[in-house]
This record gives sequence, C-alpha cells and structure tokens, in this order.
Amino acid sequence: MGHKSGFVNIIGRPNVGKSTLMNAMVGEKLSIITSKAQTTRHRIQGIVNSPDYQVVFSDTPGILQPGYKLQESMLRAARSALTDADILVYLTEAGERPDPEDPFVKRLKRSKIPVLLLINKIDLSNQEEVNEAIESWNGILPKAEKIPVSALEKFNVDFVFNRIIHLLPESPPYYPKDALTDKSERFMAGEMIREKILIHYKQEVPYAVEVEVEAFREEARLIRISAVIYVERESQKGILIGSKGSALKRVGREARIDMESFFNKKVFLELRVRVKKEWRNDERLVRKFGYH
Ligand SMILES: Nc1nc2c(ncn2[C@@H]2O[C@H](COP(=O)(O)OP(=O)(O)OP(=O)(O)O)[C@@H](O)[C@H]2O)c(=O)[nH]1
Ligand SMILES: [Mg+2]
Repeated sequence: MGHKSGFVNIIGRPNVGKSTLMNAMVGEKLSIITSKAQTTRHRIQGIVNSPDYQVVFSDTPGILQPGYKLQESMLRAARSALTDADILVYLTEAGERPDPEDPFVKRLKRSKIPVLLLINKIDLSNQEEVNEAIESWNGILPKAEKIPVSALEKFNVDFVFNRIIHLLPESPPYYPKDALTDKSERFMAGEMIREKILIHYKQEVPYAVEVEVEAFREEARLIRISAVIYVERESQKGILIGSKGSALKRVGREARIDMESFFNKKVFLELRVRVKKEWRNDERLVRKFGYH
C-alpha cells in the first residue's frame, strides 16, 4: 500500500462540536471552543502526519442563515468545504432532528464524496435517542456511514480516525510532513483572545468583536504580542474594558496563559480596544479582517 493523503472536511450546524472533534483528532487545540454558537468564523486546517499518511482536516463555521456580511463569509467557508473534500464528516447532535429540506442535507445527498455522519454528544443522550437519530438519518442519507461519538469524551474518536485512514485515497502528501495547520501564529494568538471574550461576555458583545494581532515579535526569551479588539459601539467598549479595566485584564491574563502553553514560551501581551462602527456589515472591513 502506497502513501495516503487527503482532505477531510468537518461540517455541521453551529455548536454541534466540530472544533472539539477536530482538536481531538489532531491532538492539539488548534480551534477555539466555547459553549456559544458561531465560535468558529474561518475555515481552519489541522494536519495529522505519519510516515504512511497525511490527513488534512478542515474545521468550518457552523451552517447558518446569514444575517450580515460576516455571516455570509462564514457560510461561504462552510459551503466551500462541501466540494473540495475527499471525505466529508457531517457532525450532528443526538437530539437534532434531521430536516430533509435542509439545502446542505440535499447537497450531501447528491454528493459523490463519501460521508461519515457522526452523531455527537452521546454522553448527554441515551441508546434509544441515538437509535432514533440513526434511523431517521438512514431515511435521508442512506449511503452515509452513521457513527455515534462523543468528541468531548473521545468516545469512538479513534474508530472514526481509523475509518478515515481506510477511506483516504492514495496520494503523496499535500504539505510538508511537519505541518500542523495553515494558519499563522498571529491568527492563533487572535483566536485565543476571542475565545476568552466569547466565554466571559454575554449576548451581543462577543459577536461584535474582531481581534487583530498587530505585532507578534519573537525575542530570545519571550514573545511580544500586541492586539487590537474591535467592537461596533462605544457602549460595547465600556463593557469589554470593565470597571478600572478589570474585565479586559482578565481576558488578557487568560489568553496569555493559553498562548504561553501553545507557543511554549513566555508571552508579553498588550491589548487595546477600538470602535469600528458596524464593521460586521461593512464589506470592506470584513475583507480587511481576513474574511473572503
Ligand atoms: N457533552 C458534550 N459536549 C460537547 C461534545 N462535543 C462538544 N461539546 C461542547 O459543545 C460546545 C460547542 O463545541 P464546539 O466544538 O465549539 O462546536 P462547533 O460545532 O465548533 O461550534 P461553532 O464553531 O460555533 O459552529 C462546547 O461547549 C463543547 O464543549 C460532546 O461530545 N459532549
Ligand atoms: Mg467551531
């Protein structure tokens, strides 16, 4: 058997556990994870290498009905993942009722790409509910292989990984064998900051936030990172900073701890907050922030 390599794209609704699953497969925290829907905004690759294979996973934003420009870009990222895969992983939750009219499901049905349909979060479910879910998916996507998993508790994750290796086409590697992701260190640092904001703030603040890492300088003994957090309104700036800066300090402290563990080096992190009115619906700004 020759070398195997290919693209495995993970798609599904917001919050079903796509990023948790990719991180579990790759064995690194590449994608941020929070309990809030729409955590992931970009397509993020996670690469697993061995002498015999290279698997290029793509984590994608959850599939949603876009309400503003940023979400249009998020949906495009998820859609693109439907077509350029060797294997599709469609992640669902045990409690989710399949909708045969869902345009994504219809496209999956027509697709010639093999689909692994994973029923996630079974740790929160029971056998009966899982069986019902499998049965209803059997009626809609009969060819897809249905596998119950728990990405959080890593139940069946190895089994899914082995199925992926089995289905992977023979091919030389697409990337160098030490590659881990397509994203830069700056991007990773920005995501770590955004994760803490998603965790600590309520309602609309996390959704109105974008993080831009302006400087990332690696010195002999530490990395100096300076980032700007953009919000849409003055009121959000106040909430983000908190009384005497305490809320922002917490974000900085927790993000820095994650950065030090990810980059394996001491980090000096500087955060500033700026207002960019309605950036989420501004085509030019959305593009400037790296969304296509
Ligand atoms: N109980 C349980 N929780 C899970 C499991 N997998 C993921 N979660 C939780 O579900 C929430 C969402 O997980 P994510 O991995 O961020 O979900 P996602 O699909 O990437 O979400 P978006 O990026 O917003 O589309 C987090 O709170 C996870 O801890 C699981 O197997 N069991
Ligand atoms: Mg995600």
